[in-house]
Amino acid sequence: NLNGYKDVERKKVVIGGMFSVHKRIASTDGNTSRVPVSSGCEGFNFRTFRWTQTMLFAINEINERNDLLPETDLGYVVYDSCFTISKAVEGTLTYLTGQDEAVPNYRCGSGAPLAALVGAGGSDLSIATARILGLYHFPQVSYCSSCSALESKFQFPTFLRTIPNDKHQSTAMAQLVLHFGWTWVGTIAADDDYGKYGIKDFKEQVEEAGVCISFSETLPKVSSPEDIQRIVETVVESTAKIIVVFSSDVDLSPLIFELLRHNVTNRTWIASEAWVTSALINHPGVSFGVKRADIPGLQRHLLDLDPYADQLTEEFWETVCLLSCLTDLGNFGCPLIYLHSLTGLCTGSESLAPLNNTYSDVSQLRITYSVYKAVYAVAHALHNLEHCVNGQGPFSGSTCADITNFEPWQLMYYLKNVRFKVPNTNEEIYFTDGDVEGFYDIINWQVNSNGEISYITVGRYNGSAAPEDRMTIMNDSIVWNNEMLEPPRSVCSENCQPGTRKGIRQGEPVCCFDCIPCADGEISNTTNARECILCSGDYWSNDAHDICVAKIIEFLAFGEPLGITLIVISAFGALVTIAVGVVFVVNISTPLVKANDPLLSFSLLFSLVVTFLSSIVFLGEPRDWSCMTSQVGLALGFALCLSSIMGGYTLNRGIPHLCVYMCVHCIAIACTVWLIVLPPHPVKNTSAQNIKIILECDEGSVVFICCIFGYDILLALLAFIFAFIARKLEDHFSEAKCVTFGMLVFFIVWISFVPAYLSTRGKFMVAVQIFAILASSFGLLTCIFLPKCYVLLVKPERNTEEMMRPRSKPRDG
Ligand code: TCR
Repeated sequence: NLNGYKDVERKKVVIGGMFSVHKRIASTDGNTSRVPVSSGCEGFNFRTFRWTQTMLFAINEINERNDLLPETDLGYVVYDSCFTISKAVEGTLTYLTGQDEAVPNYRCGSGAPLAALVGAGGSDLSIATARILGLYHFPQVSYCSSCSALESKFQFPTFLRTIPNDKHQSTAMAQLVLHFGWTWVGTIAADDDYGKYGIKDFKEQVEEAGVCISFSETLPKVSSPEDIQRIVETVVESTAKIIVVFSSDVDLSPLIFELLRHNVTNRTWIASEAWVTSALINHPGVSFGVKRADIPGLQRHLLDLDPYADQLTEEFWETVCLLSCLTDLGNFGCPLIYLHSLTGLCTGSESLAPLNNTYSDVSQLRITYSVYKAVYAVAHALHNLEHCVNGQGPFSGSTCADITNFEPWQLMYYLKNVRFKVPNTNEEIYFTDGDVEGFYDIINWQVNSNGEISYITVGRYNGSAAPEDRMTIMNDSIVWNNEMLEPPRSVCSENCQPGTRKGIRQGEPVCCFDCIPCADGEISNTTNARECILCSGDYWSNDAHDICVAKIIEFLAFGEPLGITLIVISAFGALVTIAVGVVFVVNISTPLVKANDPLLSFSLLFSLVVTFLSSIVFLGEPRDWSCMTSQVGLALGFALCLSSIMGGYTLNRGIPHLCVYMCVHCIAIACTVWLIVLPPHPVKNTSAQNIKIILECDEGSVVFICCIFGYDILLALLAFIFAFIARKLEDHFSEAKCVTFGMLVFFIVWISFVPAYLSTRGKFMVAVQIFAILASSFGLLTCIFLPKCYVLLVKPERNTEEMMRPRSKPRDG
């Protein structure tokens, strides 16, 4: 198989390759009575077979070149690791020992020195092989083992790779999740080092940023329908719309098929690189991909395959053949009679050109390109080793190594320090601690109208750039797995709007919470507030509970309808009283006016004017002066009024004035003391009603006000009793009866005032109070003065001495 491999002078070096061409090892029958044999493999994988062919292609290309290893031919030996650690270990041992018997595959150019191993596929396989190869300082260049655990040079001293370390990818995924504001994601990892380390790094980073993991599942390595079923249930039950996957397609496909069977299609997959270009699912998702490149000539090489070259190519041919028969896809001649037999389906002379499957698809060469680079890295290292100038060599005594007979550690030295440009792409490759740069494409799978999947690069991630410019992403070019062109939302609980606060749910992740409305008087003005803030003193929450608004200030204003009405009524009352006074003055000399002590009548009228007017002072915004005058005016007014009424019945003329004077004097002194010691003053009452500040008068001292009005009540009772007793002493105008009646009205008004007053709030309390004052004053005014005015104005003829006399029966018949 080697080109230009004719003369004896040409030097030969063999490179090992390890690929998982099969998907698993065949199960054994468990019979222990026979000589055990290495288990066979099954499940031919077209994709990895393409990688294998790429290695051969690269080796051919290098052998044909005159500038790279011009005097040396590269040979190869390829092992199939069957996706299994034991097979990979077996291959490594075979490679190191040269014991061919266990080699199921092919080898060319035996006898030549073994240079390095290109492989071994998945990370778990590489970890196993790297431990063995490390023992012998044997270089290994991996094209697809990306696990971050392999970065430890202490454990894996001779391991290098041309695929970026997964720690970059985990960071990139975390950034992507944060970029779209997803705080509720599920994760699925393969049950190998790749999946476990990748997801672990991802989780650490997103959790630090406050993202919560809804579920975290591990895919079974060995097919297990129960496990798959369990994972499907978890995925279906979870409310997370975003699922982050770290797994290769081989491990993931059983789950995907099961999910599709359950019609779970409304999830968005964020896939790690290993899944990217395998068309498993036909709805949009986002994935990462390592550098892609075109490799000219590769497709021709792939299609020029010689079916009889070796076992693997034969198996490939048969598999393609069978598949195209079964699905009637291919243009392979496929006689129906062969349908049921596996061998002999095809003749081997068919053309692969019309073949259209993963094997021949060279549009997304990513890992393939990585294989290509790995082979070139080894070739360049060998080239440098070969072209070492003696005396200037890197080894002790400035010696060089001999390409026909070198030690593995010597090649390792060159591999570590290799620096070259990949043909065509001109990408510069060098290893820093065995790793290459963390560069990824962000790929969006889009489904076009024919149902075909296309892979569109929508962004880049460069792990070696400054943190803020690592990721560039074109949000608008992404097609999401929903009808809207917007990224899906994936949160456990929607944000708490202003006016509510977050309430934790016991035993659930922090991203899941309830939004609890703020209590009255408390607000929150940010989204996702943890606490509500209490509004201070004069402020109260608005209806939406998102701002504190100044409380409404309440008092009974002059200008409002109720205020105006009250003013009009009391002014009217005062005017009527004055008018009555005028009528009395005009008729001062008439018997009716003289019958009672006119002075008492005038003091009574004056006191009524005072009470009428004092009611006006209750209105308006309370001030120091108004608080003082309103209560005192009222108390004094009533005291004068009631004592005047009472005075009218005191037996002896002459005493009444003294009596009135004494009564008023007492209360005047009490009021003065009150005003000096504990004066009433305006206060803001914020406790009565939450949303209002009531401006009112604080009476200063309850004791004082009780005493003063208690005194008024006492006077009222005395006045009533006197009038009641005197009502029998009939006079022409039933004066005493009228007064009794007036006093009754007075009591009724004030008794009903108490419950009315206590059951109202704010400005209506004031209104009730004013009503009571007006009603009682009008009651007295009408009952005492209306009959008299009637006589004075309407029936002046009755106003005679004669009529004034009591209507008692004449004593002397
Ligand atoms: N690293 C994975 C295996 C893997 C893979 C792939 C397998 C990668 N990319 C593509 C199949 C197809 C990346 C590992 O195990 O390290």
